[in-house]
Amino acid sequence: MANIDVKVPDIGDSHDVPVIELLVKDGDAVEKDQPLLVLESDKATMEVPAPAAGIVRGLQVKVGDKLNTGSAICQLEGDVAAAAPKAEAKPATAPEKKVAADAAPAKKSEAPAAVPATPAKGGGSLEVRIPDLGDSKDVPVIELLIADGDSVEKDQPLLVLESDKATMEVPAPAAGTVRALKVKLGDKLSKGDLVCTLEGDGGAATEAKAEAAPAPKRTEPEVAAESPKPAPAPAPQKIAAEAAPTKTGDVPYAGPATRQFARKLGVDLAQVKGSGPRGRIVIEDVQAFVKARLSAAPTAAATTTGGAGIPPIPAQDFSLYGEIENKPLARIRKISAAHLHRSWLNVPHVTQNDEADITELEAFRKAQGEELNLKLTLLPFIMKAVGAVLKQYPEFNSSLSADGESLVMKKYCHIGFAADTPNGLVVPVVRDVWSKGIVQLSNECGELAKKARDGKLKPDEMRGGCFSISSLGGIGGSHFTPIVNAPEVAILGVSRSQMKPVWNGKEFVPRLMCPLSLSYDHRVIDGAAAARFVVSLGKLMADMRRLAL
Ligand code: CAO
Repeated sequence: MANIDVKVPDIGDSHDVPVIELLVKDGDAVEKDQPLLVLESDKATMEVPAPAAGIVRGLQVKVGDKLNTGSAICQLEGDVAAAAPKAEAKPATAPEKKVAADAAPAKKSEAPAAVPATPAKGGGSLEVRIPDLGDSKDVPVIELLIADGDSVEKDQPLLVLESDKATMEVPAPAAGTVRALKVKLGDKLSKGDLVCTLEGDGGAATEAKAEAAPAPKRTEPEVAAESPKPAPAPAPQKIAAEAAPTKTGDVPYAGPATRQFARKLGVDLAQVKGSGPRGRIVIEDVQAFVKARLSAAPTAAATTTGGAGIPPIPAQDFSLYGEIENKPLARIRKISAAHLHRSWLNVPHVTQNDEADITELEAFRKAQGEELNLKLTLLPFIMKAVGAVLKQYPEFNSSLSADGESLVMKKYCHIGFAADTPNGLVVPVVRDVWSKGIVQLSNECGELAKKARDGKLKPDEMRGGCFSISSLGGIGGSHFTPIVNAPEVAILGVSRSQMKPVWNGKEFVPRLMCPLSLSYDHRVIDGAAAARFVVSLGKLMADMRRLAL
């Protein structure tokens, strides 16, 4: 057993480069080439990989330390024979013979003229090619940031390449319009491969030629790629093009280890807020993001875009079109938005419309209200009638079991009603509708509605509903499509009653007609059953004496 001293390899002309991520701790077992830490200068971000497999001992650096070529990092304890070839025992400059040998012919075969962007024959346009990637070849495109016809600024990232060890943005060598894009996501590219043509005014393109010509400056020593003799290795891996050391455009600013970690978990780095220097996303940010997503109830934001594999609605800058103000959503609205969206996506909805003749019911309601000196609205009458019809058609008083294999039939009848409050929609639930009279239902609806408006409903008062009623009758409108309040299987929408001419077989007579809209879960309820439900409800509302039968 022997130890290898791990030192910072040649980092070119960079000095006092801060450690922005430390990826190991004492005692960690690392693989050869596993990143140990990330250095970041003004111009570039570099990972320092382990020169061999081993156990990290005597770690001498911490985040924030400023390192130079040759600065000691740690020792690697391991089986030297397996962990490091003899020559590699020489710290930081340990020769990576294989790499060097591989790199050399690659270098030779590369025609230098192919690397730079070269003006196209027509002038005014510029071929953009992959710059020198050192010893990396066939590096996959992991992000394509442009499409044909896009206008790009000079230095705007065009695509991101990522090898096992490094991630690199390829920036636009000049401003222009992207034409003849030759690459797609997943393509494996090497130095000199054509990316696209940039069409601009002749001046800009020609001017760009000089700047585009050299490959982005690499912090690893060029000798590593050029010389067949043992070269300093492992070279630090440049993971952000010099032109774009910070997050540019829409490209998440993160190192390869973080990107790889995010990809494993399926995390879109564009959604992760970086806590590192200059907003760099570190592994802990990805972990925190996943944790927050797992523990949070689905938010309105999470469900307004991209839910259930639906392509997200692209974000827009509305201020481009006029003055705007950002108003945070109330908590209730966020919760109900998520719930409604969930129900809408999960339940195959159908809405059955009908009208109930409530001429007599209205006369009775008004008379009783006056007689009892009570504010009796239509809602408790409808609730009582719905309760009776639920008894008649028990599948409307059910829920699908979690495995979708059976129906949970409820032997109780709790009915919720949608209440409009200043902070959004809530659905308080009236318990045991079967056992209560209309006056009691009216009192309870009134109390619950007041609590809802005052924001004083307890969670328990909004749970356990079997069916919901959404009454917009006090406001107006004809029919609408209420969203089933899942896991309930149906909801009744009630709109504003209107006096209408109704044919009674002999003549048109004025009748007060109340629009009913029954939305139901078509997995549980057939259209015929829904029609029967609404017809029965209409008959009951037309003559509440039937309740006594
Ligand atoms: N046709 C005609 N008039 C009706 C009616 C109907 N279908 N429904 C209610 N009205 C009348 C009431 O009788 C009352 O009139 P009077 O004062 O003359 O008696 C008036 O409209 C106001 O009633 P109300 O709305 O205060 O009382 P309610 O019991 O009918 O409703 C509640 C209570 C809480 C359901 C209601 O206030 C509410 O919030 N409705 C909105 C529900 C909602 O937002 N649904 C949408 C959910 S999906 O987005």
